[in-house]
Amino acid sequence: MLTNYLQIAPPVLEALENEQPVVALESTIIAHGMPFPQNKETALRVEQLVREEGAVPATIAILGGQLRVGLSEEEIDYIAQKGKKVHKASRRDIPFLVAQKEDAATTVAATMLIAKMAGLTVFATGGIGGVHRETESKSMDISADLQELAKTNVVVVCAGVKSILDIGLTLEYLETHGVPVVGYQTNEFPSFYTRESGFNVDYRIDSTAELAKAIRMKWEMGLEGSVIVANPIPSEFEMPIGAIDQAIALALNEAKQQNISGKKITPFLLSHIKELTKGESLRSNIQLVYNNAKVAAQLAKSMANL
Ligand code: PSU
Ligand code: MN
Repeated sequence: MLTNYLQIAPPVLEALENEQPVVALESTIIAHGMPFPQNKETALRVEQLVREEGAVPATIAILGGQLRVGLSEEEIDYIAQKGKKVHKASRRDIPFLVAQKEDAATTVAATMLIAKMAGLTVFATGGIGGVHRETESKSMDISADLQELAKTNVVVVCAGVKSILDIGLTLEYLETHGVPVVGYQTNEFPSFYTRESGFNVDYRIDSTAELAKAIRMKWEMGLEGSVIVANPIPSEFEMPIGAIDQAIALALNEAKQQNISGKKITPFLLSHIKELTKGESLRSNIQLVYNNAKVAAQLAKSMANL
């Protein structure tokens, strides 16, 4: 039975029982996406921002083999300090990490899955995984996040896709699998560190109320899967496009030299980009996550009000 595996924290359970808004948050961004102590500060601040908007935060991870929905400050600190020493869990990893009573941070895919088990429908993160560059010729590296987006009914608020990935192919893949990509107050799909990517979104929506309505209709009609809410980084925190492009190119080259592949590639690129930009990219990363947490909380409220 599911309850043998799933543990929902009391404040989250209470919110769910009272149909109050809840926002799911992932933990790979904490353990594998940012260094300590900024990862811990960011994770706690994100939870605080969700509360300030009137929703309940639920950071998701696997601890001692339990699927956990809602962590304490001590548990967030534990994951933040252990960093890359905790597993990075996507869909395929969950049964084995549970059976082995392991600790793991959850990716977008795994977080969506566990959020759905708990009955949550809105999730905020930084950026989703996608189709890596040169996938068509070499690596076949397509994040499991994209398949999860195709089938699991949890809306993901993100700042788009980083250009460490192939943005165009990622959008093509999402189209093939029927995942709507909505620009929140934007016509252009954002590329994480910057507001632009050169690609348009499918639909532009300017309010969370309007967004909530369409999402509810989608699921009422039995159209399974996520909606990507692409929320651009606020312009004051954008990276200069030249600097970020150069850092990404250098980091990709370094990854190739060192033969980094599989689930190690995204964390490797992120920490290299941070070094190459002298911490600028981390500052942008933190701010865009805050911005996504706020919009996700507003969306969770709009959905609860329907
Ligand atoms: N993008 C970021 N930071 C991250 C990730 C993506 O800017 O931490 C993480 C997310 O958890 C995402 C995962 O789900 O990387 C995708 O990994 P992979 O490509 O191995 O599926
Ligand atoms: Mn991958």
